Amino acid sequence: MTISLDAALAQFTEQGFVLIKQAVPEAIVRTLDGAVLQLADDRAPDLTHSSFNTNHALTQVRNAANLIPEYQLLFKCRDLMSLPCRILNGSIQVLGSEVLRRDVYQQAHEPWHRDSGAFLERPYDEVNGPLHLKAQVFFTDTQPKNSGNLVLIPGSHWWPVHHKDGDYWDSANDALAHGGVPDGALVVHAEPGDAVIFGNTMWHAVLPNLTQERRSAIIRFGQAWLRPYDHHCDPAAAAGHLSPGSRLLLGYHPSEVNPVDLYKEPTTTHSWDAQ
Ligand SMILES: O=C(O)CCC(=O)C(=O)O
Repeated sequence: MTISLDAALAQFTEQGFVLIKQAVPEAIVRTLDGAVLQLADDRAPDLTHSSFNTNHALTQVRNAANLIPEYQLLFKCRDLMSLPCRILNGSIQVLGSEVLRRDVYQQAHEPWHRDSGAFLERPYDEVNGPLHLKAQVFFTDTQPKNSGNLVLIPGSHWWPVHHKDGDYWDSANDALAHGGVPDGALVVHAEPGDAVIFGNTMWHAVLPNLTQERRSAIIRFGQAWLRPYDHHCDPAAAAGHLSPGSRLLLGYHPSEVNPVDLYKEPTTTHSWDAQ
């Protein structure tokens, strides 16, 4: 990382996001991107989970760490993992692993939204960080405008619910369809390997894509202490390619682990910070 973790944490608290340049080494981006393309060739068109956006230009693969052996390479990337780990005070688990392909599309790829619905729309907690946190890793170039760029509004993670009304978002979405963004919004111009970290109360959207297919991964993080006592499915259902560290991150803890311990200690053995 080009800035210290302390400085990145301070930026995250104030502005709600951090863009990490070259968070993932080029070789890992190439390997993972190749695996995604291969999977899409093998499995299309049933890759997008039916609960996801119905935008036909989007392929969104859910449970990607279980489906794609190369996905867990992301968990080894110190520059990617250390900031989310720090923001969540070392108590980190992976709640979701996704890969996305966003095809050329003349309309906005995603309207303005916050993640995860009304129950997670609570005042931002500076001490404990957000309840949900996302790392978006780019595999392709989004430096040109209207290349399916992620857009976000720095500082909007502090906004209370209904800070802006429906009319505001309706007109913001109308503008978005033509590449327009509200005052104060930031258009992310990412290179392959760059990552953006932001929490669930950040307002964000995705611009039209007039250039080339945009591919990326999302890791959805949560506080590790928010785990079930019991597994609702057999941990053996985890794919055989997952390392012990990846299994723990994904919540497949061994049955010998006392579930109460999951609420006390950071459950990952990693300290990305120290690597
Ligand atoms: O693909 C992106 O850049 C953002 C995706 C998004 O808006 C979401 O997952 O909530």
